[in-house]
Amino acid sequence: MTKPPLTLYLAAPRGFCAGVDRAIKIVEMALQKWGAPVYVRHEIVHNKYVVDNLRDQGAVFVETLAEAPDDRPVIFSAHGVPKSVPAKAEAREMVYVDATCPLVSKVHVEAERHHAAGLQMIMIGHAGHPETIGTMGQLPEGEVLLVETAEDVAHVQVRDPERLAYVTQTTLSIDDTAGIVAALQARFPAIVGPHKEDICYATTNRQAAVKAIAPRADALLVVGAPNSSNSKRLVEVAAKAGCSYAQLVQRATDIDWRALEGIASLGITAGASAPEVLVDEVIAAFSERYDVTIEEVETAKENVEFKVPRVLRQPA
Ligand code: 0CH
Ligand code: SF4
Repeated sequence: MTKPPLTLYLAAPRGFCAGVDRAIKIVEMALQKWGAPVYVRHEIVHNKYVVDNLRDQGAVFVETLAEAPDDRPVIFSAHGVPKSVPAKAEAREMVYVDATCPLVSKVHVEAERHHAAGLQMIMIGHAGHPETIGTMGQLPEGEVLLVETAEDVAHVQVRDPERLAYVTQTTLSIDDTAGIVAALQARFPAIVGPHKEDICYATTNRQAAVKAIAPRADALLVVGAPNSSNSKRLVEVAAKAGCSYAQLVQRATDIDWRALEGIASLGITAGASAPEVLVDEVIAAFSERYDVTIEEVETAKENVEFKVPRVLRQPA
């Protein structure tokens, strides 16, 4: 039986960013240096395949520091942690390595700097997300106000509208965030902030690549986890860019073949925490059913790399 033709538009850049790459390396190097078990507070990045793989190598994933023993090294995830977490690790004299992405740490420093200058902080982010918890947790409880939507801006109660600053989560939708920043600036003209927002280069580039392929694809799949903020944003960006079927898949077994019946073109991308091997798996699944032509659509080149912390570059 002849297979129907299918054009696959592969977004580039896609998948691992420099912060994810560094965070995974930190766990692997910690296992090499100290042996198993090494504890990791929260999923190092939001991807089950990555987490399972590291667990097989001897990493133990816990949600709170209290679950880790005093005498084993602990690593903090790429999303960042409130100040209280390293403080508790120090109080317990634990060995810890912070795998917070340097671009998240930069936002932490911004928040602290504005607070030290006497400005009240507003964070644009998603409630309950570990990065939001970590960034808000750089300042004392109640010092950072959270806004999730442009509608929230109308209701936020500030101390002094003349003395305000904002920061954002790094993995938000560029377009939605622009709307929230505009609402903040309209209500509080004196508000201080970053040049645009704190959305990182990887989030920006992955959303731009999706915008380039979504309008020409009958459907688009984002390889990524349901708890991955940046991956979920890629699905929304695809839908907003005019793709009538945009779906998150963790791996090939998640593909809803019935929903894809009759398509002639498909866009594929991957969130910043999704390994390329899962993209390959998805492509292979399509190649079994279709006569596939792959077209990579590259909208940016990336050459960002972050060093691992010095403690891991030194021998045990
Ligand atoms: O997109 P989120 O923040 O949910 O996290 P992820 O999927 O683990 O991707 C890595 C980003 C980490 C912090 O920016
Ligand atoms: Fe860092 Fe951006 Fe990757 Fe988050 S998505 S880990 S901020 S590079």
